[in-house]
Amino acid sequence: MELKSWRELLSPYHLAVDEMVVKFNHLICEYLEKGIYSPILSVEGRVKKISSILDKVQKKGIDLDDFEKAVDDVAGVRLICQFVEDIEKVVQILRERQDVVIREEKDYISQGKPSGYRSYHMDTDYTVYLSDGPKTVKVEIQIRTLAMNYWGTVEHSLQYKYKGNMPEHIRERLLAASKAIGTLDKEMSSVRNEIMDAENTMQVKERVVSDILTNIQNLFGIANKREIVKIQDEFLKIYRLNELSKLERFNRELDVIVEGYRAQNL
Ligand code: 0O2
Repeated sequence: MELKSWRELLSPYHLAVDEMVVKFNHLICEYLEKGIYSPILSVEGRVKKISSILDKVQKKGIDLDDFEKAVDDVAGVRLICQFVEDIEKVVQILRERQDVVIREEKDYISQGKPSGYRSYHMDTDYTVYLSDGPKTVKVEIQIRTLAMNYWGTVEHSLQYKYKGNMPEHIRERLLAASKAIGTLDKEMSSVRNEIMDAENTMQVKERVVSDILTNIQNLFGIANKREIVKIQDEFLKIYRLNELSKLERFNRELDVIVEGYRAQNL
């Protein structure tokens, strides 16, 4: 394979990763806007480095020209969740999508790898549209909790450092850390409802405050200055009370005031 063709070869993988990252980030935003808890906390994507592709091809003992057939994770997308329970939800979301065709699922959550690695993998096919037509590429989607991701990232760096010869005592510590992370995820799950409630309240509050500020902004130009100052002072007074229901009521009243001024100015 000529080295100069790498950029061209990897271009559809870059597009696939970019598109998927946009789509999943958009999903997160939609949840936030609707005030619904998002099972996806964040999205990461990467295209495998050429040196890593060469390493994998060598490890698998295949011809470099066959890398697209043999390497499943040239394009990789990682979906990070807050809780283990969210992983199943994300898997369901992916199963229902038509733009992502699942070839294989690997559940390293219920049964972690001997190293201690835990994650849910979906080997998928994804079609991108290029100047010379559509191309279907493989994308590996990894779904895991924040804690699992922390462990995986650290262990990956150590694997790289020791090049497959990790000292036994480090291997043991990592296994112990993986068990601790399993316990941490379980503990966090036991307060999941509390955390979800708190986060939802925060999101709703942010939305209401943003609506109020937009309403006040809209009053400029249609209401008199003294009235706007009065409304602003009232808002700050209610904001300091830190009671969502009062903020929501104030926002509803403000909607009516703005509508009234608009009608007057027609
Ligand atoms: P990198 O550098 O992250 O790209 P295969 O993909 O066929 O070689 P396998 O085991 O069939 O191997 O696929 P699997 O299990 O889906 O693993 C693919 C990717 O998962 C790996 O890609 C890693 O990113 C991650 N992974 C799997 N096992 C471990 C593990 O024990 N520790 C860590 N930290 N990550 C793991 P690469 O190409 O190996 O690595």
